[in-house]
Amino acid sequence: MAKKQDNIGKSSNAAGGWGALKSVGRQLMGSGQPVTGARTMLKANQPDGFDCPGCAWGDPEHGSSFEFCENGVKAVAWEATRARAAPDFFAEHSVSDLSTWSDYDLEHQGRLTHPLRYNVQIDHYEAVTWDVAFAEIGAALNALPDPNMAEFYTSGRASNEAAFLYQTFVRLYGTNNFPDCSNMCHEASGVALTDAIGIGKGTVRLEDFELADAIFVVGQNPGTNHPRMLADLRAATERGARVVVFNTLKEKGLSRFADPQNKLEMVRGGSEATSTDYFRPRLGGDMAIFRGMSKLIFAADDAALASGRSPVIDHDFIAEHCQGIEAYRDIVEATSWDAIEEQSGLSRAEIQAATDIFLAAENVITTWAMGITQHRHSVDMIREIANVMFLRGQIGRAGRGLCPVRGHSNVQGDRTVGINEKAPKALLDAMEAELGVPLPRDKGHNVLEAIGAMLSGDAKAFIGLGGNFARATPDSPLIADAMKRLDLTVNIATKLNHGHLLTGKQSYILPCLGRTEIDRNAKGVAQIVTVEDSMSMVHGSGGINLPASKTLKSEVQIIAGIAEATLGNGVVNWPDLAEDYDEIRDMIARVLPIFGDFNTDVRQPRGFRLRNGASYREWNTPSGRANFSAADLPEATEWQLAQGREQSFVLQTFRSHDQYNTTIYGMDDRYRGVYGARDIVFMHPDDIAAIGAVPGDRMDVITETDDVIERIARDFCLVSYDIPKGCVAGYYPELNVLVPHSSFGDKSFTPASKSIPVRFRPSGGGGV
Ligand SMILES: Nc1nc2c(c(=O)[nH]1)N[C@H]1C(S)=C(S)[C@@H](COP(=O)(O)OP(=O)(O)OC[C@H]3O[C@@H](n4cnc5c(=O)[nH]c(N)nc54)[C@H](O)[C@@H]3O)O[C@H]1N2
Ligand SMILES: Nc1nc2c(c(=O)[nH]1)N[C@H]1C(S)=C(S)[C@@H](COP(=O)(O)OP(=O)(O)OC[C@H]3O[C@@H](n4cnc5c(=O)[nH]c(N)nc54)[C@H](O)[C@@H]3O)O[C@H]1N2
Ligand SMILES: [Mo]
Repeated sequence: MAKKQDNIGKSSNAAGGWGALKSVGRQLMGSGQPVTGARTMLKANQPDGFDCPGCAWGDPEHGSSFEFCENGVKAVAWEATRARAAPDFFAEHSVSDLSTWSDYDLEHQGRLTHPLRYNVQIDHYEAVTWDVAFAEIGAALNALPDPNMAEFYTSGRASNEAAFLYQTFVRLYGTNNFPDCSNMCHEASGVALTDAIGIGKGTVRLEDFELADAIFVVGQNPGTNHPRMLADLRAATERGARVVVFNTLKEKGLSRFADPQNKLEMVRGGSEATSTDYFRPRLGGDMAIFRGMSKLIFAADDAALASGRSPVIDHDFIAEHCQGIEAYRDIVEATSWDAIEEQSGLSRAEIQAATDIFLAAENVITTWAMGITQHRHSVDMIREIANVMFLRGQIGRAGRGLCPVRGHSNVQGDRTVGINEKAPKALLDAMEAELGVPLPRDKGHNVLEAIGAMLSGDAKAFIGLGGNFARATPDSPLIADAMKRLDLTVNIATKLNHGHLLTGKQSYILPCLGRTEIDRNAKGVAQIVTVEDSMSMVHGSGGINLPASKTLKSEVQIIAGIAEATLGNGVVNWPDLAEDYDEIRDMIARVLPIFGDFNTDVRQPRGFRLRNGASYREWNTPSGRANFSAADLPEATEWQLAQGREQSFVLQTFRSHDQYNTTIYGMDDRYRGVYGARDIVFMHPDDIAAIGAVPGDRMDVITETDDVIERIARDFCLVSYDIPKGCVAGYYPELNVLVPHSSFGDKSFTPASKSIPVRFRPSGGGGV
């Protein structure tokens, strides 16, 4: 077994440090171009360089520190590789052959170089000219009896310019079907915050992290997924702020971190704490923790008022800005400590300790990511976080606020510029005014609805602007079969992935420039694109490397090509926009006035911040106030339900240190001490014993649902790990076979990929 389990669960070595530097070196060497690679990294997140495609953590608004991180290097090296998947590669391998390859092997063939069309007779992709591809795609789209039979997917790497042009094209074509990676990601944050504070985004700036006295990091693993955030957490602990973590696992990056950018520290081998207090809830237990904090805060306030001390709750803020505190207080009082302790897995004393830190801090920031958003009750959970923050007025002032940390580097911007199946009326009105023609108004499909339409046969076409739809979605084998029944599939991509091999009657792969590459127009003028980070900062991004192939087009050019072939140039002159992205930005600013003087502002060194009312205590809600939410705790979390069955567990699916979503860079998960394997399940030693197994045993993992679909992940290795009993964990996308598309968040429709009920049986076992 090519597997090694070292140091599992121990955090003796810091995250970052030499391990990270060694890994960076390996990634750059492995990309085949260490010199370009190093130069490329020097330009990442610099004012005159490109935005790192790694994550959506913010860049400092001032200074010019060399901001990079190990996993940013991997993302950049992945794109800057010398390997090419050119037409001769596709001549050699049939689609059926490639379908048996792993994700890892497919992407390691390197960058796509030519537009490709599937030849069903011989089961191979073959090179085709851009013009033919565009013409055929346009004809196929026009042949559909109803534009709502097409699904237009977006992955969050697309720039503002590409995304805006795409949504313009799709709406003019006649549908609002915009399934978006955000539907599987931070949708619950968008829904919850829009209702709570009138904007579906976080309220803080990066600078606020320097002023916070306490930072709560909830359901998030920044050591792997937002490594640059560790430097900010570490700086916070160094100046004496408390960093409080709620995470089911003891994640190494959230314990200690040696900054690879600090030479002295590297030489001394030192490392500093990234957190001061660490709590380990059960999966789905965070709403209960915040509810418990609320109970303690109300009680403390009552006691303070009764004894004539100053209040604990910020009554002035609530009177001036909020609505719904009475109903909220009632529901808090009606929630029992038994329910809170049982669901959260934390004791009342632990919740008291977290509350004491919260109350002692003048300024608090709360951040969160997928550990919060991928449950059934995620929207209520995020509303509860907001409730607790409102009690102390912890929003809309320097050093305080809410911070959902986004995933893909421009997922927030894509939504801002209109990738939205249920776009606000104001946006559609403005688009109509700009274009001078009516646009469809019916709500379109999100990811789950697109899946439904594919499974039922209602959808006939799929266009993917990046991403890996079938692998990222729940029930991936079902979706894969459904995609093969489509009439048309088109994938705009940089590298080959499994989604591209789910060929319909007509299929195309359209290779595009990556963000690190120079994008020149026909006159030779280099174009820049823009992105928006988690702090609502919009900045420019211009590539510095030569394109991977002379044949590549930019995403903007490809969208314009499809749009022109489908719709002609009557309403929009697509080639003009594709020739000069300033014109697209002018159009964005006319439709969305918050972009102001977009073309000027984006050329400022660090870009500009989109206006975010809630960070100034302006609430763009129907009531004009910040809204408390009075929701019950879930009757039972998946963990609680599992307790009622025999040998039943709740599974979370997350990322290893060596992957970017469905892209697998390597087989290690260094911070969790796992090397050379991804087919594993992390499990408490007592739970391993309880199912009659020993660590290292191989098991089939089976989803427990009452529908007819059998969901089995076969032959996974049990790894003994420090994880709450009853909770298990493993890697996405391999475990997406277990995520039922029928299990999703209330109001968010996000697959509940952090709470899947499962059981185990020895590998090779018989019927279910
Ligand atoms: N290198 C790298 N960077 C990335 C990505 C990548 O794949 N690789 N992906 C990008 C994308 S699209 C996204 S959305 C982000 C994802 O960033 P994260 O949200 O950090 O991603 P996950 O790996 O899913 O980690 C979830 C974390 O939440 C914890 N958790 C799970 N369930 C619960 C729970 O119920 N309660 C609590 N308190 N904790 C819980 C897990 O133990 C884990 O630490 O990262 C982005 N950045
Ligand atoms: N079980 C489970 N499922 C999950 C999650 C989970 O935690 N657990 N997380 C969910 C989350 S948070 C997300 S965001 C989704 C991610 O879902 P997606 O965004 O669909 O998936 P990615 O793996 O990020 O997409 C990778 C592909 O994008 C293409 N690509 C890369 N760079 C570029 C570029 O610059 N331009 C273009 N056009 N294409 C490019 C490459 O072909 C690459 O193969 O997965 C979701 N699915
Ligand atoms: Mo994401």
